[in-house]
Amino acid sequence: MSYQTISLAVERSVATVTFSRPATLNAFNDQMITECISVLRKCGEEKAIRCVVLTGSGRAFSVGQDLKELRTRDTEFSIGAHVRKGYNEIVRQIVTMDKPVIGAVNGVAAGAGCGIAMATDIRIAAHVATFVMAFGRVGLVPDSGTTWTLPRLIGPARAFELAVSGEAIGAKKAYEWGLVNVVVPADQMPEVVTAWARSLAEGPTLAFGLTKRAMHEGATSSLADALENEAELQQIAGHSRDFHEGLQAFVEKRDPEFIGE
Ligand code: T3D
Repeated sequence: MSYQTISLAVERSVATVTFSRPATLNAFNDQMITECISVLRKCGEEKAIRCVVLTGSGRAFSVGQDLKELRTRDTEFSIGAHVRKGYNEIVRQIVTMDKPVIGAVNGVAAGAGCGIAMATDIRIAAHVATFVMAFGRVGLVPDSGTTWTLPRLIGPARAFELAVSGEAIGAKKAYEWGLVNVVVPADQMPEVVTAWARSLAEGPTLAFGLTKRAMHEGATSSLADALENEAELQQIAGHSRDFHEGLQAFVEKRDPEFIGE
């Protein structure tokens, strides 16, 4: 399938998904929403893909909803349905994908663009990146999972402050607040992101997927449920070929060669 608003490149088990509407700072119109859902589904389904990188073309990651397209809607348009079918599905695809997803935040991430970045598992920000909870600026409420992700990442006080102030925070502050894992000079982004992605793609993908699930489920469960969940997931990981290889590599004093199964 060919995409007009997104590009997909797969190399050495790493899929790089690039939002490609640079003239609008990669704002999401309906076509980009549809293509994003489709490409994420494909990345999730293809076993050969073991790590996914989301990034933007030009000077932005994404500025969220295309406000110019939104302005053309007639009175019949349901914004709630649009969010449900669009951004909710994108965030669900990222969060439930059983492999690591890296947000390579190359520039501004605003509104739903910020939400999509926050839904990824590892966030690498260029030093020029900014994060803007732009929703309130146009009279909307935070969506794209930000009411779930942001308070967990930076605490409820800072999350609320960002949401109502619409303040843009830079990469340095985002790092200090725990919003991103690492900040790198913009010209070093490609090599740093590639190094992270390859390292994750060479990991025990099945165990990474289960780890992601356990962390998400653990965030809303009791300790007792989390302990039980860990035991169940360990039962699965403990029967994987990668666990067998990990043990073998340990006793042979060599690096494991995981196949992701
Ligand atoms: O229906 C639903 O599902 C509702 C869901 C909503 C979820 C949301 O995402 S709501 C929030 C939407 N996003 C925003 O409100 C951000 C709007 N953009 C900005 O505030 C600024 O562009 C930035 C602070 C992000 C960056 O500012 P700056 O000065 O670096 O760039 P700029 O000049 O404002 O933008 C450059 C171009 O991108 C410009 O186009 P032009 O004038 O050169 O033809 C601008 O209009 C365009 N652009 C930027 N943001 C959007 C956009 N075009 C459409 N939609 C945008 N969101």
